[in-house]
Amino acid sequence: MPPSPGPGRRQLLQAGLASAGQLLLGGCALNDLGPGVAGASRPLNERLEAWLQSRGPIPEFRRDQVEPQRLLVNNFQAVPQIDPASFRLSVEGLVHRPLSLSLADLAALPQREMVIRHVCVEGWAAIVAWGGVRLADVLALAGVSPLAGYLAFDSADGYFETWDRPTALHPQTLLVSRMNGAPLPAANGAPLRLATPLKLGYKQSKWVTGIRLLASLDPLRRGTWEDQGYEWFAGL
Ligand SMILES: Nc1nc2c(c(=O)[nH]1)N[C@H]1C(S)=C(S)[C@@H](COP(=O)(O)O)O[C@H]1N2
Ligand SMILES: [Mo]
Repeated sequence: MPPSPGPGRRQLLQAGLASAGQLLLGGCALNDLGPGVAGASRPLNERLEAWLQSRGPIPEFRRDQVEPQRLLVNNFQAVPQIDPASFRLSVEGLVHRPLSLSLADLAALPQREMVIRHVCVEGWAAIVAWGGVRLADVLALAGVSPLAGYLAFDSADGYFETWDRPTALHPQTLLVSRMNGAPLPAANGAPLRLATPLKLGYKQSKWVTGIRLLASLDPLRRGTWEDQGYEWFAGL
């Protein structure tokens, strides 16, 4: 199935991971892939990693190109109330050192800013400047097991997402606490959300409270929208 922008992406991809691979790498034989197959994450992730490396850095925009008025708030539930003082981000699962990080712990890591286009599958897009830490830096603190091919992100509003490992480790995938030069607003995911130029908006969880490193995906629990038929990989 060829990649197509916009609403064409809202297709039911019943074969899950194999479809994600075909979508990206049309023609490659990924017959051994499937959410339930032991070790299946390895060939998928190896191919994705090579593909992401071959793309190089995703071009960014200038700060004066941000489009604050175009970023629409898209919430499936009410905005959750989160006390920044007691907030902790947990990192658990297939890691050597499970973590419980405060916002101060995250602020002590190297801070990045990137100006990218956020693309919602519902037909709007906005250039946004996101500020925060590389997800890869947080994962390095935890020490990810080589067996961890996938990540699950839990959010305070009950939203959840699962990602492939190479996208999570990409240098332009951030856990952000700032938006357009100011603290991240509550409606946009404060205190912590995902941001990446590599995936559609619905992959970019807001109000992230937990990251779990997984060996395989539960085919019935791949994400809030994915379980309704939206594409799992959702690449841009
Ligand atoms: N926790 C959570 N994260 C979420 C959502 C949500 O409803 N809950 N909506 C997603 C969708 S569909 C999009 S397009 C973006 C919207 O981000 P924004 O509200 O900051 O524009 O957040 C994504 N992350
Ligand atoms: Mo979206």
